[in-house]
This record gives sequence, structure tokens and C-alpha cells, in this order.
Amino acid sequence: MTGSPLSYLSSAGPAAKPLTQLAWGLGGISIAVTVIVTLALVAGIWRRRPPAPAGAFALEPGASPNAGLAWIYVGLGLSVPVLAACTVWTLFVLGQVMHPASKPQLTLEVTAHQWWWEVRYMDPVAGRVFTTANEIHIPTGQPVRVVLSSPDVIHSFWVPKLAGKMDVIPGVTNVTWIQASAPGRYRGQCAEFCGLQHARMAFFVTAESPAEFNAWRDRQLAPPAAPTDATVAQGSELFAAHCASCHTVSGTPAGAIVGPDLSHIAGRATLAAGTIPNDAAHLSAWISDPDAIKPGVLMPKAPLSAADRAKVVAYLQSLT
Ligand code: HEC
Ligand SMILES: [Cu+2]
Repeated sequence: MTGSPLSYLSSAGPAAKPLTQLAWGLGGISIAVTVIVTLALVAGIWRRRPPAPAGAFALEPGASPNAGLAWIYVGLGLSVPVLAACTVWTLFVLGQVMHPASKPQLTLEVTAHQWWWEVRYMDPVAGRVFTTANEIHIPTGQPVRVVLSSPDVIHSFWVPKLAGKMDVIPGVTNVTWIQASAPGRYRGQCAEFCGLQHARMAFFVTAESPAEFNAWRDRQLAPPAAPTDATVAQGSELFAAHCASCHTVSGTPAGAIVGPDLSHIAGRATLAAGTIPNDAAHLSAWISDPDAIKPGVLMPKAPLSAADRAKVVAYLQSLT
């Protein structure tokens, strides 16, 4: 249960750990309360009043109509301090996860779109800023600042193992942070209903050692190699004609930002916000009819023959 990717009952970093402890604590208290109340109820049913003599008033002789009131004071005396402690604990946890222990060195601008995630890696040097989608890489052991915005509707950024939810609201910039203590691939999910494909708006955070992260970042910064193979070259021309109105491939004239940046699409494990694996067969199926895979998706079918589609797929697979 705690091992499943979206379980918040286990955590992998300091932004999520206090929340995990709170979830176990409040869960445990709720279960204890339910058990105590149930036992008291069963005991009450078990210890019936002695039957009243025939024709007598239903109250036991000599019983006060307020009998039992003392138990209400016992109940209040037990539950008020526990509820007050839960409130204080919750406020304390909110304070703990508000800010990381050290100032983040890395800032990501994450834009939630219907139904995918645009991720921009910020850098003080303008030439070292780049954009990717749906698969976020971060270095382990340090906080990463995440600045959230949305051009369409309300979404919510949630990586349960790394941090609590943060809403992404049009016209508002919300800021959160994530941190992974250990390398791994952590699943994220849009956590605010945002339309037809809300369920297929997942993403991944890959945490790797700072050295591996820097190597990944350098690969993202370099434009993909120019086609050397004839099929790939034809694929790039077809891409320019049919796809460049929405997608960017760095180092080429394709520079539109309606859909995800595809500069290094071959380096991603999944397509369309974690919906399908990234391989030749799924790429081809996606291009031929995205709506069949993700109904309502904002990418149209490409009017390409099977042969041309294979060339476009070869081109996309060359974008490492
Ligand atoms: C009208 C704009 C538009 C056009 C034209 C378009 N796309 Fe897309 N594309 C999108 C959008 C929007 C998405 C995101 C879909 C989603 O996941 O909800 C997308 C997603 C993708 C993805 C998945 C990317 C990822 O990061 O998972 C691939 C691959 C892709 N498109 C390839 C193509 C190819 C190849 C063409 C040309 C044959 C093309 N697209 C034409 C808008 C477009
Ligand atoms: Cu959503």
C-alpha cells in the first residue's frame, strides 16, 4: 500500500515526510476514536436497563432525567484536547513544509496545460534556459523551487512522494518545492479536475545524482543532431510541414509552443503525459489518431500516409 506510486503514506523527501507522519497520525487517531465509540455503543446496548414494572413510567424509579450527562462531560474532556492537539500538529506541519531548509539553487517554471505539463528550467544565464515536458529531472539531496502557472483552467501539481498538492490557477502564480532524498522515478498527477483527460495528465520526476543531473541538463541544452540518414531527413521535412505549427525542436525553424517541446522527445520514456510508452509503434499510433488514445486531446490527426508517418517516427526517434 505504501509502496504504490501515488500513496502518500510513505515519502521520499523532506517536503513530504511531515505530511506522511501527519497522515499516519491523524489516520491512527480516527481509527482509535471509531473503535472506542463503537465499543461504548456495543457496551451500552449489552447492558440494558432492567425492565420497568408493568404500567410504570418508563424511567427507573429514582433515576434523574439527566442521568448520563456525566458521560457527555467525559466525552468532551477526552475529545477536545485530542482535537486541539491535531489542529496544532497540522498547523505545525504546514509551517514545516512551507519553506525548504536551504535556498533552492534550481527553479523550474511548470505550466499546466490541458492535458500536459510544460517544464522550463530557469538559469541566470539566458542561453542555459531550456524547455521540456512531462518528465522532470532533478538532482537528489537539494530543494527545487517549482513556480506554477496555467493558461487555461485550474490544475494541481502533485508528486505524493515528494510534496503535498499545490493548485495551479490561471492568473495566479503559486510556488512550491520538491526534494528527493534518494534517486528514483516518482510519479506525479494533476490533482484538480481539469476536463475530459484530467486522468491522463500524469508526469514523472526522475531524481538522480547531481553529476547525472548535470549531464542530462547538458544534453537538453544542446540542439539535437542534424539528420544524416535520408529517411530521417525526409521525416524532418514532413515534421516542418505538419507539426511545426505547434511544436518546437531546438536548432530547427520549428518553434511553436502550442504543444510539448519535442527537442529531445526520444529521451522520454512515455508520451502524452504518461499515457503511453514512447516507442515506434506507439508514436505511430499517436500521430495517426491522438484522439483515439486521449479523447478530446488538443492535437489533431496528421493527414500522413503510413510511409510518411514512418519517416516522421524515424525523425522523432532521432531526437535524443
Ligand atoms: C494543433 C497543434 C498540434 C499539431 C499540428 C501537432 N501537435 Fe503534437 N501535440 C499537440 C498537443 C497539444 C500535445 C499534448 C497532448 C496531450 O498530451 O494532451 C501534443 C503531443 C505530442 C506528442 C507527445 C509529446 C510528449 O511530450 O509526450 C508528440 C510525440 C507529438 N505531439 C507529435 C506530433 C507530430 C509528429 C505532429 C505532426 C505530425 C504533431 N504532433 C502535430 C499539439 C499539436
Ligand atoms: Cu487535471
